[in-house]
Amino acid sequence: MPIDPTLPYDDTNIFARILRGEIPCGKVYEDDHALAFHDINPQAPSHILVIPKGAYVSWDDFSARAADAEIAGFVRAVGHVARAAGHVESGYRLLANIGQDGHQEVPHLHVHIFAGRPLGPMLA
Ligand code: DGP
Repeated sequence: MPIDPTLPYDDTNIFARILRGEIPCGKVYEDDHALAFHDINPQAPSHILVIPKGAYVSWDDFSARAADAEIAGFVRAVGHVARAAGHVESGYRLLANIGQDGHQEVPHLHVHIFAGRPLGPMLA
């Protein structure tokens, strides 16, 4: 079910629990601003999620409220993860689903990194 974007941040969401170490994840990278791990239901040979460490529901929430250092740290982390995974030469796709029409299911901002096969034209 897509999230209700009007609700405040829910710290029981699955990615908040992963950040607190309550649930394991296939971690690929962590720094002061971000955590990256393999998606549990991969849609490409490489499908990594990158999340900020702060409590932000969505890209909309993050871009409106986060400090400049958090935004810079998160953007750099996404780029670092893609480079470290070796995706730059062949290319990759970034995706952030936002709210109901974006079909966002987990109410903690996450950027998907898809790679490892030709991804075709962007849908929708
Ligand atoms: P979205 O529709 O953008 O909210 O995508 C949520 C993604 O999160 C989806 O691709 C599956 C992934 N996911 C959900 N629960 C877990 C989990 O517990 N662990 C991991 N690694 N990924 C999860």
